Amino acid sequence: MRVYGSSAIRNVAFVGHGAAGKTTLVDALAFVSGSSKRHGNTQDGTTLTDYSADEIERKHSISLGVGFAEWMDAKLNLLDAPGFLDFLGEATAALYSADAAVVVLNATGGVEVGTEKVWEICDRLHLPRLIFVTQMDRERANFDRVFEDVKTHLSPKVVPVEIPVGNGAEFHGIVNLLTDETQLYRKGTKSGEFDTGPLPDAVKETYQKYHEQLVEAIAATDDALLEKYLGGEEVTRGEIVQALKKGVLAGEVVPMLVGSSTLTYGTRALLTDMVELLPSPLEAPIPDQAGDHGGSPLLGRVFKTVSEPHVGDVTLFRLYRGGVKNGEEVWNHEHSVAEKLSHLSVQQGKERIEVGELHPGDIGSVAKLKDSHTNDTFCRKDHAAHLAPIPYPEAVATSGVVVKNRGEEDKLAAGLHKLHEEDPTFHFEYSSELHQTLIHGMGERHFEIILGRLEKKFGVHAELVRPRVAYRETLRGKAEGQGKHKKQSGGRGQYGDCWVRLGPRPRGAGYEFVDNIVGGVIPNKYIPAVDRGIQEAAARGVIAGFPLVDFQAECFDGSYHDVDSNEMSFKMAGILAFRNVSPKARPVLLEPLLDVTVWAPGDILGDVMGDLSSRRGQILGTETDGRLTRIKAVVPEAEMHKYSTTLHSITHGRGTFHLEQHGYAEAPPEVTAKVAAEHKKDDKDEE
Ligand SMILES: Nc1nc2c(ncn2[C@@H]2O[C@H](COP(=O)(O)OP(=O)(O)OP(=O)(O)O)[C@@H](O)[C@H]2O)c(=O)[nH]1
Ligand SMILES: [Mg+2]
Repeated sequence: MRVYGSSAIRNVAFVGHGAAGKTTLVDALAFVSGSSKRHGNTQDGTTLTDYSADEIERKHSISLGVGFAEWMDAKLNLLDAPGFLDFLGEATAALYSADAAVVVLNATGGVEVGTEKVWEICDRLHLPRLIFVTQMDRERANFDRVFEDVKTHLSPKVVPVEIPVGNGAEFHGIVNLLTDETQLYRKGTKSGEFDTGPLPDAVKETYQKYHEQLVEAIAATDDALLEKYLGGEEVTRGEIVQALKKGVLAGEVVPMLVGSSTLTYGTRALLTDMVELLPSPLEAPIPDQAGDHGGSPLLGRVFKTVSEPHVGDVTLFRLYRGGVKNGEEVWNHEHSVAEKLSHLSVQQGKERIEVGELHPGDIGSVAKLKDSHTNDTFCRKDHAAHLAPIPYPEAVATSGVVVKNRGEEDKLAAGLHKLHEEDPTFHFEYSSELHQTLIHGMGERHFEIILGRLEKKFGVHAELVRPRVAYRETLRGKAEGQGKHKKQSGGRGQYGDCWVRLGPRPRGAGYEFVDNIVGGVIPNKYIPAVDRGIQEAAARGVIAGFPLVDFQAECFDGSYHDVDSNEMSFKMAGILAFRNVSPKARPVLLEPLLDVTVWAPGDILGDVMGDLSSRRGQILGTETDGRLTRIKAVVPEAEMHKYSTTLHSITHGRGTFHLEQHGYAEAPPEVTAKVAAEHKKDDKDEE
């Protein structure tokens, strides 16, 4: 494997909506360049970057894959990101570890939710980008429509630098507007080879239109060039490319290219454009850092850890400053550990190719490190530094998880911990209130993958269950009564007696104890014990075993015994008083509510709102937000189980949502009855 200097490296993330054709494109690019021996496809599970058993089985990408293409004396590191929003964390990692992006659009679909999501991240990073319109050979492919879609919904800066000759089954050529060259493809083209020919009459009109736009866009970046051009002077291809690159780097121009990965049409031009128009690491910014005062000779960041069969943990990292040599040590700042880079490699899909060294800006992999995880910084021990972490998206879905076989609980926790280290968008916790292990992530698709990995890698057989809901209880009425604890069986007795009044307080106001004892009928020193007894009993609830909140307890009378009274007895009296009085003070069940925001296309708004209403949701309003409509609603948490799956199917993957806690509200009687009945049953089961 050849060693590439920094200026010959391009780190490019391939991002876009699910099934746009990213993996197929990356595979074709690596193959056409000669860096990969096989032209694979997703249907057979033979692509370069979808190599895991899960990906082959499901026929879509799940995790970020890395390959490379050597082209024009440069090495293109290709980061293939999954498009489904459940795996947006992987796309985020790809974009934060690249210096440029190729945004892949399906010629039959155009701009979709997934495209917009990754575009936003590109904007945030000011990432130079190209757009590649793929699947041009498919029926109903339409280049002009995709272009208009991009122009109105993604960016007005888009400029075609290529146009197709023919759409769909007729697609057989590409006109390059930079060189005016027409590439004509013969049936059976294996590796992107083409003949050049004259501009076909059929595209002359489109050519005129787009050519003008391109010239204007380039001219806007370079006055001298424009003058030269308008003056009729010869402008070389080199000059145009240079000006265009300037525009791309500044974010002023987004060149749009076209092709088909299955037919390999347009792949050579894309390879060339990536080398010529996208920045090398030397032309790209270094992420924010703390601690090194700009002086660390080595800066790298781990952007993925994955455990591979037969190899163990493989760590993928991107260098930002300084190079590394095979076998040398680097310092992991976060875990204060020296890590030896044995068998330093680059990834070509699942294959690891050992290299002698990597230059600054390159992407590499290394197996079996001691204690390095995603987002850790590699530096030198005497120049410790910390690179800003990749901001992974927030978890949007929650599920309960239980083991199928008793005794695997410990293994479950260990496995989940390991999976969290591999995937920062996945979290878990044990809720002692709910007696349940909860997992948080990006959606049910994500959870299914997690369960599969638990089984395959850790031998834990687990299943998803409805997460328990943290109900609360409160009082709506006032009542009073006595609690008396008296035991006099030989020796010293126990005696505590109190009269208590219970009543409601406003939502969120909490618990309040009022001491209204006069004349010392209960000695001062025992009153806190009454309070404690009431609190202890309230924590166990009245209706369904959930903590009673937002109420007042007033202790206004009682009696004591000189010898037999003690704290214990008054605490018992408090407990008995609560148990006696609370059922009379109209206890009610409170259920947690969520603020739900959904973004969905306007044409299916009715379905989305209908579904929210059937979940006992209250729609607060709708508003246009770009090309989507934003719906705000308040929905009981208990009804939001598996919402991501439902929304995905209602909106065909075009809807997204966000949840936030909204506090508690009184549950309707049928819910209260159901929860109370479940509680009774659980109590019986425990006996
Ligand atoms: N006809 C045709 N089909 C294509 C082309 N590119 C991709 N496909 C098909 O489109 C489907 C999706 O392709 P992928 O490459 O897996 O898409 P992706 O963008 O990587 O999908 P995710 O990673 O799951 O987001 C597969 O069935 C491919 O065979 C193309 O250029 N022409
Ligand atoms: Mg893919």
